[in-house]
Amino acid sequence: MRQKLEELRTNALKEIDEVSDLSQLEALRVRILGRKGSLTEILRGLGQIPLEERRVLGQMANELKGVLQEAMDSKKKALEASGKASAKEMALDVTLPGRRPPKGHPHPVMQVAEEIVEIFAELGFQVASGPDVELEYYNFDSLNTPKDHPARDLHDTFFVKPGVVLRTQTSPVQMRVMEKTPPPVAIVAPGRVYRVDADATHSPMFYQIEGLLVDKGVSFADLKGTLIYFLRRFFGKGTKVRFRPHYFPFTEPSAEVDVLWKTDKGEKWLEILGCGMVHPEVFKYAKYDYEKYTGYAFGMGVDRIAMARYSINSIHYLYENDLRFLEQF
Ligand code: 2U9
Repeated sequence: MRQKLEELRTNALKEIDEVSDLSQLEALRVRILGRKGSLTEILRGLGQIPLEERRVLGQMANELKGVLQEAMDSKKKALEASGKASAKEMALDVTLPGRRPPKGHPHPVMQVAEEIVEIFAELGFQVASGPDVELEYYNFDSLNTPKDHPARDLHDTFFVKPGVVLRTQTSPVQMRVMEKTPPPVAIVAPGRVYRVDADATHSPMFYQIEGLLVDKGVSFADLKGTLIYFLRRFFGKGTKVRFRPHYFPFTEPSAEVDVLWKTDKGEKWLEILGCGMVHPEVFKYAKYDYEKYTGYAFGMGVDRIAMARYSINSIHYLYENDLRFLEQF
């Protein structure tokens, strides 16, 4: 009898320890402490035993009952705390309202890019794209950018290997389109570009949209008219626009374009884009007849435009992916 009690103690404690949910624990309790349980049977059998021994064994059995009861109680608490409720408790309540997943939206830079592309698409421009990892030939040589141009320096351009760069502008897209398509062409090329540059207004990766239109008789007046139309569509009807002469290797003449920007501190001219008439040398690379055709090109940093529109003072907010920032758009 004594041995039986010892065995029961060892086995029961082990089983209590191994139980993994509340229903198993209840089944175990019934099997040991229930009306027909193994310990109950032992207690009942005590009646057959001589009085001397009965007292000692009875005490042992009762003590064991207490120990097991306590072990089961604390196991029950632990299971309830760890959330391993019985199958019944875990059952799906189909009457509860569903959990609504948080709704995302396009990134502010993408929202602005889509808006810009949409305006040019309405004017008849096609959307073109190309690789981010680009041949130096398409990024620089074919765009009339000489070998000793500062942009080709290691400090300005990410070189992947000799002759291969991360594109510093989306212009190679237009060059590749011209190679494959005879004029007329009218395309916009949105996409990521890369430069070795990082401060409040520069990020090593940013987002550009460039445009190119080539046809017979295209003039600087067409360029001005198109860009002023675009800027007033984007920034509002009365927006004041100014063109300043500039230099780019791939366009001649070239200009930078500013809009008069109103802030709570007053007005200031904000540089928004660059543009010009496609350089005849660039047409030569594309095998376009520069006696017959002329064209204009323009380029803008979408990040900078988004920053102006939403009064964001550091470009890095746009690329840190902090939801507290992004959820405002
Ligand atoms: C071809 C021919 C000409 C693309 C052009 C600009 C002017 C320009 C900058 C604006 C701000 C880049 O993001 S930025 O730093 N771009 O000012 N880009 S004209 O000219 C081309 C492109 C392709 C075949």
